[in-house]
Amino acid sequence: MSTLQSRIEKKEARIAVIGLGYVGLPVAACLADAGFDVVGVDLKADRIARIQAGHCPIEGEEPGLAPMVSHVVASGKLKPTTSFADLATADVILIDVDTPVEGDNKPLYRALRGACESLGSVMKDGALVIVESTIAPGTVDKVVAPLLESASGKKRNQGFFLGHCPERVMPGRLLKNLTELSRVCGGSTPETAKAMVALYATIVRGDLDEADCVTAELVKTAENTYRDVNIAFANELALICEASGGSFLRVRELVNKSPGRNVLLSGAGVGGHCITKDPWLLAHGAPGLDPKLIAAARARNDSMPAHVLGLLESALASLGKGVSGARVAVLGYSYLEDSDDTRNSPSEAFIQHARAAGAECVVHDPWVHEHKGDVWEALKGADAAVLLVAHTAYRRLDLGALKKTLRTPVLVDARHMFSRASARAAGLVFRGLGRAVEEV
Ligand code: SAJ
Repeated sequence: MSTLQSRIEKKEARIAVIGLGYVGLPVAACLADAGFDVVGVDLKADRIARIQAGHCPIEGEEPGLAPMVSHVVASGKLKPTTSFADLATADVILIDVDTPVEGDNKPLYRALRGACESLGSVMKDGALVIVESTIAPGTVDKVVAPLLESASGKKRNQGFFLGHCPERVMPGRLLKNLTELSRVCGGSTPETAKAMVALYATIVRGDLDEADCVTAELVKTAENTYRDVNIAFANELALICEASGGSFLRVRELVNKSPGRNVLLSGAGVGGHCITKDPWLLAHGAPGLDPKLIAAARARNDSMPAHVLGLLESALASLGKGVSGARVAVLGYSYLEDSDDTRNSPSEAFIQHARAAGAECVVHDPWVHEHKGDVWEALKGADAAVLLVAHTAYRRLDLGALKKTLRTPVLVDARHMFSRASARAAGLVFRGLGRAVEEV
């Protein structure tokens, strides 16, 4: 491992990245840009073709990424390929494939298993395999290592070495997070962790902390579970504020003045594919444990779209109307403000609930391709405007014009964007998440 570490430090080590998605492509490009020869492998031939042509196939605005990809492909430092055979000469192989949980909230690791089997069959002696994908505690030891051993005929920590360095990327900030955030370098041996630090030090300015693999697995899944549980608390507090006559934002502001408190924001639900699945990966690390808190938090967050529908029903009922047959303008479809990423969007859950209740939904989102356009066209003649994503573009909505444009003057705000006073001044019937209903 010391030889490998010195070759890494001299940037002579050959790197391979399996999976050129929104995690793998940025890290492959950064390592190539730092001077390594990098082979990037992906099963999707069209994605490889686009990268070979110097294009970046990742949607959305990712500052700095496209020019970097173009540069390192043109210089030959990054070689995209669909052939796993090209991995045979790699000294360090990063695995960046998706690790979803299935309907039973457990991971099958289809892509991870496939990558390990293909890699194992060609892997060179002494290779270092680093899983960057988010995985349940124990996965390196119980899934990755045995697969690599059986496919390669080599023994872990003898014929090859293992690491887990979980990624901390976020859509819209892929390069920024990759280069600035700290990373846990979990190695199958202490020397392996040190070699991992040497590798990531060439592209990461944040802390690089040595650990073992299970610690790295626990850290990543725990940090996202922590966020999900805290969002769930904010959501449950908002429901209690509604029932008890409080204002969630005001209560949150005053609670957070107390040292060591940081109540997050209640909302229309939790989307994305990190926070929604990582809690289940953490729980998977202790199969015998009943993950009561994790499951309850997931259930609370997943219940929020239905709660927002309840706010809509309440507003329409105050005008003697029902959801059935109502035309509802849904403002926001991505899972996160000012993003085009729609994975696991709470808006989709809300729309399904609303349509099941007989509503006609018209969706608008300034960032999502199929829902762009003039927001006033979506609002025209609607019986309610329901704000589900706090896109900056919606902050400028003129509520007086909204009142004139809607057929029924109802505004439901699930992201704390508008004040009840301004909505009522505009003549709108208002329901705000975490706000008690104040009869007119
Ligand atoms: N959300 C709330 N209330 C909050 C915060 C978020 O309802 O107070 C909702 C959002 O609307 C969204 C979902 O939760 O639907 C997730 O939001 P997020 O801000 O956590 O964004 P993600 O999913 O991109 O989370 C990622 C995670 N980073 C990685 O997995 C590397 C997370 O750990 C980070 O905290 C987050 O980015 C971030 O803020 O950087």
